[in-house]
Amino acid sequence: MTLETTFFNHTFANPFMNASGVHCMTTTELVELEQSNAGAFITKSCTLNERAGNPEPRYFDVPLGSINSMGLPNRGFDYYLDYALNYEKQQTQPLFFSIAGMSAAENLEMLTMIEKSDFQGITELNLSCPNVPGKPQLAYDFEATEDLLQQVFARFTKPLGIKLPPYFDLAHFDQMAEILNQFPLTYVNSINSIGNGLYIDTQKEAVVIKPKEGFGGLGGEYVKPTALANVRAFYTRLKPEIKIIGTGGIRNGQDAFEHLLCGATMLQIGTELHKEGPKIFDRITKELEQIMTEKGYRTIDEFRGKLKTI
Ligand code: RRO
Repeated sequence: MTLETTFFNHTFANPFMNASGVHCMTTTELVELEQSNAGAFITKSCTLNERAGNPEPRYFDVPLGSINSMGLPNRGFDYYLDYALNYEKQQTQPLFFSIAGMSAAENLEMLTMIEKSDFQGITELNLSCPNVPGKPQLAYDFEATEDLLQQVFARFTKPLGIKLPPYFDLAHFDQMAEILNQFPLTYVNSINSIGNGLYIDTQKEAVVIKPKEGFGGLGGEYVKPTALANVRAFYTRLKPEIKIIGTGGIRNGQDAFEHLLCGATMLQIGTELHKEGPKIFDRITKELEQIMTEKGYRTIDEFRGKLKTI
């Protein structure tokens, strides 16, 4: 019995990763992920220049998940590229590198720098940050997304995936899949947080995070059914060369199993990693193995994508 997962010509020990943004802002946190039982890991989405992000409190754990409006705090592109190039001197396992420029021009500038560098890993272009005041999520603008991807693939030849926000309408799955199928994407990562929820502390009669009058991205248990729907919708619409990374509401082995059944190849954990720390990867790999043993599966490939309808 094995959790081994082949993705981008590499076999990872298991499909689990952190979701970008959680436990990956500093090199200290990244080294903790290196040393954990995560199959792979990804850096915090970065901009060209360092950003302080939104005022605190900006992340809040709630009983059914989390709400955040971090506002893209990060140490800047060079910090993560230096880390990545150093990492690659010691490791052969591919690293995932997330970028989230504040404009198309900034994204293209970072991609050009990655293209010219020695970086051998996989780049994730985040088209779905819900928390920068005044900046709508790019991937809700279908024309702008197609236009950006055309410009990206005119200059970028290394492996590239994109991080998408959740969609809520079958027509939107169809439209977005038609756009994405035109491009040589390595993967699509669904979903980013459900944007702009509002959590209220009833006793205080107040919001729980400071930015944007309390509005923020939802993660955790709240979002699993939406995440599963997005994974399934893209798995059944995208060409088979485009793999799916499933993110959203993965807290235990059963959640992971469901994402795999919907067609995900790798699995990312955000809210629950924030709650438990990197030791979650020990627990969740054991839980997934146990479910597979009970069901008589020896490999993930035996059930990946095989969700039944009735
Ligand atoms: O930093 C954030 O506020 C943030 C980002 Br870039 C993102 O993609 N998703 C999210 O929930 N928060």
